Amino acid sequence: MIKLYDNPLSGNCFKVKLFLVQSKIPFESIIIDVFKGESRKAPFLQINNAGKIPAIDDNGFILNESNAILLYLAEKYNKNLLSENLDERGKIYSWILYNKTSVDPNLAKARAIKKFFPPEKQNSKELEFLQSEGIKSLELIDKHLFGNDFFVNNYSVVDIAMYPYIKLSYEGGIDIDIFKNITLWMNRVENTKEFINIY
Ligand SMILES: N[C@@H](CCC(=O)N[C@@H](CS)C(=O)NCC(=O)O)C(=O)O
Repeated sequence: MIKLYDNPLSGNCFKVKLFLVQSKIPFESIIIDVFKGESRKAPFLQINNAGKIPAIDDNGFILNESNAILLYLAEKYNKNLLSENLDERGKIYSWILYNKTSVDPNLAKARAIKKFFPPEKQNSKELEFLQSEGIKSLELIDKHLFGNDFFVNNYSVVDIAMYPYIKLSYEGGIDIDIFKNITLWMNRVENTKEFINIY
């Protein structure tokens, strides 16, 4: 059975969980307490020497990086969440990389600062920068979703990759309600079969 090194507060872990649940793949969740530094010491460092979750152990094959895990799992277990059409797959790769270069780094970090850092460690200049860069990516996405139900034609790994930190962006002090097309898209994602809530 697949083991998922997991934490309930992690949006990156949620992506993998959502994929596994919606694909009806049984898995064992192994909770790593990142707040106690468990990801950064033995024995977890043998799973991912970068000291980060999520990671999966798929019958001895170990993989980290949430979006790489989604692509691998889709290729292996649920091609419905990856298009059969090469051009569409190209778009999926493009958006899934955009997610990790322009969306998550800003939205997830802003959330982490506001939600988890003690007030004396919250750098307001850094927070403002992350919020404004995050908003730029949300503006671009909101325009893209005008007239598109999902990122690339049908529901895919990109929608799964994009969902958690966009959904949680309010925890980083970003008003997501002003993005009407994103709000409609989040509703569509939440209405897909076997959807689970983050928390
Ligand atoms: N690019 C990585 C980011 C992973 C990441 O930042 N994980 C966080 C939890 S969401 C973590 O393990 N933090 C603990 C730490 O850095 O010590 C991915 O997408 O999987």
